[in-house]
Amino acid sequence: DPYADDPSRHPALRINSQRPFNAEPPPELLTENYITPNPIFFTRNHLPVPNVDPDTYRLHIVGAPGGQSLSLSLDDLYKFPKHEVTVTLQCAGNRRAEMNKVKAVKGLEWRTGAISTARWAGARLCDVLAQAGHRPRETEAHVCFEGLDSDPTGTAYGASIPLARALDPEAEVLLAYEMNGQPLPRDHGFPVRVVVPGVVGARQVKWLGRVSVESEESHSHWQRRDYKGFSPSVDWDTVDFDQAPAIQELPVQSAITEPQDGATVESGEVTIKGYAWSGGGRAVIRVDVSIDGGLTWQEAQLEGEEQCPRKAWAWRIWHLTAQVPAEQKELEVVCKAVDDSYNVQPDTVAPIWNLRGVLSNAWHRVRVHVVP
Ligand code: MTE
Ligand code: MO
Repeated sequence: DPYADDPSRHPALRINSQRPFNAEPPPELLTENYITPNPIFFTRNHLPVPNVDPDTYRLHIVGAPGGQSLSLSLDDLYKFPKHEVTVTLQCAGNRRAEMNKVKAVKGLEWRTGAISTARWAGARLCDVLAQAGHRPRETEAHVCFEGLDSDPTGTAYGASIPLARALDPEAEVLLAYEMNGQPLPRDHGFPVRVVVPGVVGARQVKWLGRVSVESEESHSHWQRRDYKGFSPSVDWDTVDFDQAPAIQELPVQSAITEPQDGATVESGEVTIKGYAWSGGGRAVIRVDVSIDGGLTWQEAQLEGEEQCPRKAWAWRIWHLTAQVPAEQKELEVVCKAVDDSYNVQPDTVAPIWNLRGVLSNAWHRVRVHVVP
């Protein structure tokens, strides 16, 4: 059993798949803290968790022509300036379960918890690439990452991001060795993972083994044959993965974490809570909440500090206390966020349905019963 050596996990996690291990925190825990505690940070593994010996670990950086290839130990990596940044990671499949209700999709049934936030620390990828002789290029180029996890044929998890993002110090791409002040937990990539602020989880390669700069995107299955969006009209007979770009930055997203769907609340006042985030460093500027299915709206209060313009890498937790009319027996609570490019979420799922169930960011709706 290749999974026999997987680490133990927190019992509060809601498991979507045991082997490979995929799990999300329940909604009430997800937004309890702005920073997600490591043990309940959502976990998305495609393969068994490798058991990497930190003493013999080497990160291979393929050098530029005329540059120098590097084989970095952990101590070598610690010598680069240590950079810290708070980043929200979201899987492209977050909220897939809602898309699956419209029409069956292929993929794990994530609810609203395939998203979490941590304070990451490590070396900036731009500093490491510079040491290997990499400079901005006129022609298209990509930084390819390979994990130390592999399938039975020996194929490793892999992904890539554009070189321009990797070399931009303002993009704050990290080779992270710390998560919330601790060494990375095994499930989250010990000893080193990539953190790409504002970008889909799939590019943030864990158990990082190799970094190279190529003229093409990674040839990995997960770069070329997965994690792409399509029209609702495309099915498994007609899909052409070469026709769609790989997902990088994600669209604006929000969800309600309290109350939960099917819950019972008392009439009078109801407190509604949730999260909101947008990709590409776009800040969430507003969250609108409705308790009547979208007929009328109120603005939620955003918690936490505002972030740097164009570098809003982390989510906002939000809340709203609303008056529940006495005669009301049921509420349909809805939320939708707006980012600083005035991007909004679509109101329903059907028009954004796609066969892989990715990019599921319609208005989030929960129904609750009211008791007097
Ligand atoms: N890196 C490796 N090596 N193997 C993987 O299976 N999964 C990716 C990414 N990096 C994955 C990986 C996906 S799809 C996501 S959403 C994030 O890791 C999840 O990171 P987390 O498990 O730390 O939340
Ligand atoms: Mo993912």
